[in-house]
Amino acid sequence: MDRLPPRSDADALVKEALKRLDLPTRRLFLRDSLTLGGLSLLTGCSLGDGKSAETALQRISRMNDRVQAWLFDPKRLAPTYPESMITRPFPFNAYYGEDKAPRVDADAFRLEVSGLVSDKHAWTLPELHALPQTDQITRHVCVEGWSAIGRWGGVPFSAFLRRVGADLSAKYVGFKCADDYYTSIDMPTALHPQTLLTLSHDGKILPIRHGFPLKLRMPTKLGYKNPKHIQAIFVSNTYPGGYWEDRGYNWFGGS
Ligand SMILES: Nc1nc2c(c(=O)[nH]1)N[C@H]1C(S)=C(S)[C@@H](COP(=O)(O)O)O[C@H]1N2
Ligand SMILES: [Mo]
Repeated sequence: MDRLPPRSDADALVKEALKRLDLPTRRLFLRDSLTLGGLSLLTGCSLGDGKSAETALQRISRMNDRVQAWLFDPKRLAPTYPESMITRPFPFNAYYGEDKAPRVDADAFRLEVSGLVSDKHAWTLPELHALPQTDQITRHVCVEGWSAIGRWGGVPFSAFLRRVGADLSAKYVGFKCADDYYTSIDMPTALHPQTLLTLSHDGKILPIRHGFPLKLRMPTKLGYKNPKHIQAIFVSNTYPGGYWEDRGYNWFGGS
């Protein structure tokens, strides 16, 4: 225990660790009151210096992801809303201003599919539009403190994954976007009935600001997990991370 930091640093570290947990997991730890010794035991880190503290915090985040994944019910549906509750205009958000949203050429567009899939052919937009479509009115929740209700239409992602012969026992589905954005999700969420490979917003072709030509819409996940301007999809067992996730947001990102 001689390598543990002084009391004030210790309290700050425990507080920081608790911040990285979502509510149900945090409650679990607070019930037994998380101490620095406990944190050290949980993460297997000695916590004597800044580097091991950072490693401990990263391990806490990954532990949180596993608890969230374990709590996720693949059959429980997110709420849907009546047409009268749709938010218009629908807010824009990205890591840049609206005028910087990437302009993707519809005719040249090809959706790349790679990794643990049997059919790696690249999809044109007409091919994607020819697949059976559905739509849903759900709430988008952004961690920056706003939410909005919208209608999105497209191809159920589980049908798409089956169509390309994806290994449905793989851990991750990753996305690369036409801007520098990227993210990845767990397979149970990819297969959730409300996860939609989205081609339309509010009954019209997906506008540039909301991710033309293609976005993934998941009412079970926070806004930053919903990639816009998708260019490539891959199935993998190697953790792919994400733009905000690599900057400290929780990877699971359930809403
Ligand atoms: N390609 C791309 N996708 C992205 C983002 C981004 O910056 N680039 N931002 C994310 C965040 S934080 C939010 S809240 C939503 C916003 O989507 P909207 O503009 O359709 O409201 O997009 C998500 N997907
Ligand atoms: Mo967001």
